[in-house]
Amino acid sequence: MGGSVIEPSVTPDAGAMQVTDGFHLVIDALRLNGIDTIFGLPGIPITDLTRKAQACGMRVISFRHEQSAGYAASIAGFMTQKPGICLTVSAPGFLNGLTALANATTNCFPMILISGSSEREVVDLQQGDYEEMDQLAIARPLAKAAFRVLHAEDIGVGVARAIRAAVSGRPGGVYLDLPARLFPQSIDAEAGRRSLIKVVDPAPRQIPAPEAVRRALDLLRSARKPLIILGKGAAYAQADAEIRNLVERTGIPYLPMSMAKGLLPDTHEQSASAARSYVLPEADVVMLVGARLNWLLSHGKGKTWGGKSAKDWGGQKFVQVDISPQEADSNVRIDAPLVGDIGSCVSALLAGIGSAWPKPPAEWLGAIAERKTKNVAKMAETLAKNPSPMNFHSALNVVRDIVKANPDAYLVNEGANALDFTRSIVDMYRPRKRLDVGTWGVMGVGMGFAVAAAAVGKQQVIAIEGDSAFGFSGMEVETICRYDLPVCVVILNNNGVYRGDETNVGGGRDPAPLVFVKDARYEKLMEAFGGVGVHVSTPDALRSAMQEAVRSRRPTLINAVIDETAGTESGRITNLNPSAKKK
Ligand code: ADP
Ligand code: TPW
Repeated sequence: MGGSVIEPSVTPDAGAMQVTDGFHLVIDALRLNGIDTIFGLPGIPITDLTRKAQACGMRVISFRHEQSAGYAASIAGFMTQKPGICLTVSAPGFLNGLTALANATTNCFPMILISGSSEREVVDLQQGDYEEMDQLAIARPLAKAAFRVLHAEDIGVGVARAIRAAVSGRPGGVYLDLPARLFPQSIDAEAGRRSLIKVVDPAPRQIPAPEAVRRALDLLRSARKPLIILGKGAAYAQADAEIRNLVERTGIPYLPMSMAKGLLPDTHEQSASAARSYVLPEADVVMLVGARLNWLLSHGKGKTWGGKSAKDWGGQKFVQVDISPQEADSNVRIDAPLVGDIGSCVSALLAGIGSAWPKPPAEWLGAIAERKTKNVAKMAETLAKNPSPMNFHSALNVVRDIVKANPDAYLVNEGANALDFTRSIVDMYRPRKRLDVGTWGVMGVGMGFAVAAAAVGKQQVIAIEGDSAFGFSGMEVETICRYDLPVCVVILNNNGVYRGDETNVGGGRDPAPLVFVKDARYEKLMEAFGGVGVHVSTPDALRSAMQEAVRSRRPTLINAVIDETAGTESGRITNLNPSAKKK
């Protein structure tokens, strides 16, 4: 975990014998392990921890709601391979952070939720303490690991265990419970220093077995229609050059999952994204690299994969490269599991491939190229239209150009249609730049992700938000303004969840459940805190506003009004929506 030598912080009024306390030991343990940023929200019992951390030179980013702080921490973990730290108060603050912790575990993002908690004796006897809650028990099933520290001299071990649990093997969310009484405990400063642990090799490489590598290569070699699927695990692994080599030296077409977009530029000639519905059912051998066969890949079966019914396998054979030895066979048979870290696995594959690997059959590549050309042309035609009112396509055509001109910018994305259309229209050019709703399709990550991307990634952020999606974390525009972050939020505003044209079928005065206030002026929210708010209704106006945001790097919110009849219920996953299915 890098980081220079950290002098222990001691309490300034310590007198002759230097003492330290729980507050300082937590800070020192984190700093010793190269952790320099805390995302959180202060209050009893961690208020002083935030203050002291800032005094010690850590970056403390204070949010308006713990959920956003948690999402920020988790995505910082994804971006950096260091656990992102979220700090919350007890019970309600803890619970507010818990969604993000569970989401981190689900997405394999390393984060540590550190929560203050109330007195054990009172909590365990349920005697009604201030913010009483058995937080450790509640966090445990949602976290990869959960620990509690009761004594100041154990803080070093607690933090070390939390870091190892978060980043080793399959990364995930870790809970660290720090009861109020721990913080003021003082111990001798030298003893405190000795109790801290600088974690050595927290995410050890895991070298794949040679026979597993051979098995995978044999299967790949036998393929007539091979396909590689890159998932966000591949993006996380930061083995970018090796992965590119693997794709290019084998010549195998590949599909990036949403957050793996940009691992190779989406404009790469081997990208089969524009022929997805052709390659999935047609492929005979599929190599998954850091991607699970979950719902996002239709569980590896059903019509998507050429199966006759929802439960039928398409007959593909799979290689699965993953750090988790339990992942294989979770949905369909994996013929060649390759367990190890992606860097080591891909290097081993490359060594076996050598320089004389035969390219996939020309018929396969030709058939894909043909579909791609057709679909790209069709999309270009749609994007070139300029309907009035503006719709998803004409707005995203502008976003596509702006991202192309600013390939280092982070693209945060949430919504339903706003998500699906952005993913398919906006090309990504660099790894780990696309940050989105992930495995759960969770709304509310937007502004937390944006803050973390700007603060930790130190690049321009463009957040493409459905108007409903934005509402979940909208108050964090104050945080964006307070820290003066280069974030440009674009709300694709169609007046509601999915779309805005429904009426109350019961005939009462209440609006329909999916509909919001018409013509809401979201841009004024940003203006309220000193940022730039812009209201646009044409692609040209959107383009100028985005260009100016990127040029000025000022916090900007663009309320992009689009056709309220644009979009479909649930976006592209209408098939999972019981009521829509019935219709
Ligand atoms: P996507 O949603 O993009 O398809 P998933 O989140 O489903 O991706 O899958 C990510 C997979 O990557 C997980 O199964 C996880 O175990 C794996 N993974 C994460 N980091 C690594 C790594 N460094 N090496 C190998 N596998 C990894
Ligand atoms: C935490 C359910 C999925 S998508 C969505 C909701 C509420 C919003 C869609 O409307 P939006 O986008 O953002 O305006 P668009 O482009 O289609 O108009 N609560 C949580 N997560 C999820 N996924 C939901 C609810 C949902």
